[in-house]
Amino acid sequence: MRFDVVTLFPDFVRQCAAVGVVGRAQQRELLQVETWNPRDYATDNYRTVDGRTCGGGPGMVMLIDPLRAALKAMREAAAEPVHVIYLSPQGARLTQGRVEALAKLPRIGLLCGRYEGVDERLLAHEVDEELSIGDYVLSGGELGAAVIIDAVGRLQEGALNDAQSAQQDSFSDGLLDCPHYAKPVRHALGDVPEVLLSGDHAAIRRWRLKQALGRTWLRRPDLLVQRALDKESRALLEEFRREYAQSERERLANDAAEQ
Ligand code: 4FV
Repeated sequence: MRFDVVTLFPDFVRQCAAVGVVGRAQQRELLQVETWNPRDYATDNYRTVDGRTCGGGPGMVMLIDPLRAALKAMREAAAEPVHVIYLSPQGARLTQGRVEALAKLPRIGLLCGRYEGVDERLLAHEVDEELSIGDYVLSGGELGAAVIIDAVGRLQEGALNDAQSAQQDSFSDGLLDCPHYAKPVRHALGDVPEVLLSGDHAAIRRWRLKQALGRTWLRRPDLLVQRALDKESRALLEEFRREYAQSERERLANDAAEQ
């Protein structure tokens, strides 16, 4: 997998992709990250890459030509076709499902805006997909690009060792992740749930699925709507809800007793 990032801050993007799993994947040539700075393609003496927004109003807009020249050089830099993504709040929300689809592509171009954004004509002619990492406004698309490089990069074959396998990821099965524990099994902050110390892998799998279902029901019920639950999952979620209702009743009774 090759990423080509068009950005005014190439060092920032390279640094984000140089650490941890993604950094190691680059060293092992499982993925490659190249950057293209539109300022290197500006033709005026001041290497101008932005201009006043037409129609007046605050803020600047990134100019067509420096970006177009950078994208042209990027496309010609390698044989594979490049799928160009523009990061912006106007894009579709990035999901694990979209990440898993992008991870199958040979090459992804990431166009990072700054200022108020990019001239719409450039987007119309050069961009294949617009993606958002969330409903908030950042000062640039670089963080979104770093998110995609990380989320897609770690899914490259061999990037994660078994222990880190993506199978157990949040959202990999559309549910939130279950709680995780490490030693010590006894601590002032509480003990590790007994089932996780039992060695009974079937019981551990059921416990983890029950916790994932329960957390998703409590914190992201919207995810449960999108997902058909099989018979076992429905039974485990029902068990979780019964136990949760019981623990809530006890909590409320204790609170009332303390009043
Ligand atoms: C953004 C987002 C984002 C908007 C104007 C960059 C900024 C500035 N990108 N998800 N949310 N981009 O806020 O991806 O140019």
